[in-house]
Amino acid sequence: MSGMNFQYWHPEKEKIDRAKLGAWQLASLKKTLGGALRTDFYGRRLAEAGIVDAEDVKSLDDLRRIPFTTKHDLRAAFPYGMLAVGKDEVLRLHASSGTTGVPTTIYFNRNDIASWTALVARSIFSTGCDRRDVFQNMITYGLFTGGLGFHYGAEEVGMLVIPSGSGNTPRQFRIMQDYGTTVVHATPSFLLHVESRMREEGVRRDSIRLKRAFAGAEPYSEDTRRRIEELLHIDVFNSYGLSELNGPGDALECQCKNGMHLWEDAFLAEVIDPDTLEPLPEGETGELVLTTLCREAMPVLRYRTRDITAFYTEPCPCGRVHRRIRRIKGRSDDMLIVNGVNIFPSQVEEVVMGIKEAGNNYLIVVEKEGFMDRLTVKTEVGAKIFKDDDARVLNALRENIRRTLQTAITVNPRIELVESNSLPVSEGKAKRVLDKRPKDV
Ligand code: DLL
Repeated sequence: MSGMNFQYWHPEKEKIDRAKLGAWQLASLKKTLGGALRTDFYGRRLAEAGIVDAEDVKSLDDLRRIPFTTKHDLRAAFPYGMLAVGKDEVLRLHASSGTTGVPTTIYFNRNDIASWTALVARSIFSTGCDRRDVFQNMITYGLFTGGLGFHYGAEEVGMLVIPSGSGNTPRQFRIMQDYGTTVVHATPSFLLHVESRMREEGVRRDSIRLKRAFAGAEPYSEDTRRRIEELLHIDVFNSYGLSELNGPGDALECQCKNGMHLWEDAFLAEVIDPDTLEPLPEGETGELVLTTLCREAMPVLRYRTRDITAFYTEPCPCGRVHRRIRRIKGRSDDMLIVNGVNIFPSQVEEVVMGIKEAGNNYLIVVEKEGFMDRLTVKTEVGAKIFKDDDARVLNALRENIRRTLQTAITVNPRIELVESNSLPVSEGKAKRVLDKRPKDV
């Protein structure tokens, strides 16, 4: 068949009969439990729930007997408490961005890398890309999963991969022009930024061959998608994932661009009410909970993603049977995502409170500057420092807070020192975050 060579298509998995998928999920869940039971963390946690053998779970409904896992659990088990295989079998680790002290670390053995790669490749192909594409991966490499995750997946599809990484905008469009890039991967804010720089520098649209972009790692709205598509004359596909569950390739939109297929042969998905923790009926909006079905080095059971979404109830016209999730509406915790980097307000608090000249009150302000996010921390300082009116002392303090905070959260913040008692004091629960970014999701 012509065109066959260009395909990365596994209908036996992507169009699998739902009954067969259920049987596969149950068998895989048992295998996953077997692995989990070998870890220090789950060995204990599952025993408390009366599960001491994989066969204690008899049907997919029994999933509800398994306790949830949280980010806190992952940190508490740091570094190796969740490892289900010998360390000599582990090939790679990734760690979540912007965490103080204990990072959330994920380990992969050879099979895990292969299955993750296959999921990303499957996702990429479902958007209409194939091996004839030239792919520029404009996202952070390193401990962040976005870089290597997409890199391996795109190679698996057979695309020509340019590991450009993020940043250095003028160089990005030079690369696009030089190599004829047809697909890029970036955060939506970086895509907007690249586009505005291209206009500023007079780069002509017909000097680049871009057709598609994968955009994710941070929330954005349908309007933002449309805007990028119109400005750059490309198709933008929403891409969702979290490092605890591999990273990118958990769910991605297909050519229909109407919801992200969540690969159910790799993850068992539930949507729960974040308050009652009870599973919600199909199609209702709640928190996504995921269980890995084919991860060996580090199985994760009923992970509370904190991401708010819902399943589409109708099948996708593309024919893939894996259910689609809606654009992420928000989170059920206070995590902020600033230019793709995850930050908890508690991390900022830890740093500010650790600096003795800093006062008791602070305010985190997030806003848009151009198309990128800008993080400012307003910090109260003792009246004495202000009274001394010594610019050098204030500058040194500002720089100290900035540097310490940047080390902790990996984002470069702007620090504004303000006088004691000048920030709003709320009665009851303190409001530490002022997120001024437009919310039009
Ligand atoms: O952001 C993995 C990733 C890389 C996804 C590249 C897509 C592309 P983390 O740093 O662990 O992993 O952050 C995960 O980011 O729980 C969501 O809150 C948010 N997030 C990721 N993708 C989207 C998206 C990567 N498309 C956290 N829409 C998740 C909204 C997203 N939020």
